[in-house]
Amino acid sequence: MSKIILYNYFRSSTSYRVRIALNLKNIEYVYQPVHLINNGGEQFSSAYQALNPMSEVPTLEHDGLALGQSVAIIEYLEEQFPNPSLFPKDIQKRGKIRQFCENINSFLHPLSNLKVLKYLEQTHGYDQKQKEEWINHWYQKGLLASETWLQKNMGHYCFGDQVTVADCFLVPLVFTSERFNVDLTPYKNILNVNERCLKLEAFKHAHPFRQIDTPAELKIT
Ligand SMILES: N[C@@H](CCC(=O)N[C@@H](CS)C(=O)NCC(=O)O)C(=O)O
Repeated sequence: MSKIILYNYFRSSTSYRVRIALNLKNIEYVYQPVHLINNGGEQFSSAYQALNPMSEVPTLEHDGLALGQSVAIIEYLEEQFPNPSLFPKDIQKRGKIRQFCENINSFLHPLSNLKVLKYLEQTHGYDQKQKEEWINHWYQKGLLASETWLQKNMGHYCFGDQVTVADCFLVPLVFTSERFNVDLTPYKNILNVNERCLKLEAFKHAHPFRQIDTPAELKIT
């Protein structure tokens, strides 16, 4: 198999999604850190922009292909390395799982993205507390929908007793919510599934605090 390189950042939730998917599929990869803060943000270097014109992580490199966007990357991995699959065979279930992931990917995540928070800070003078209020406001709406979907569909994991791509999206969402002090107490299903996922090796190894670029003061064993 040709080498797979994942350009990513320990704390990036979109990178975290892809790391989980790679681990669940037992795919070996080279971890290439891209520091989003140091040196003005390494994502803005011309070498990195040549790989990812959005100047974002993650980017996956494989067989001459450089692919950005975590959803596209995970679907690519699913098609290149179908076993074990992260998407159930049942078409309606797959539809519901994609709906679940898309709510996190296209609604929730962009509202807490670094460049959006930087804009709020630099253009509108937001301090940390105001940024957290902003995130909390929007996250409550998306989390409530996620909780409702889990109520109807969950088993041991998000959609039944098999881990699916939905779990790859949920766990990083919880990590980011906790990072920004979002109140998660109303979302018992989310918290329960998250806790169960975090017991699995694939999720443990992908955790932001266990990566090679995790700062020493945040590292966990
Ligand atoms: N939709 C993209 C979003 C990627 C993204 O926003 N990544 C963030 C980190 S989680 C980033 O690189 N931000 C850099 C910046 O805002 O300057 C994906 O799913 O891959």
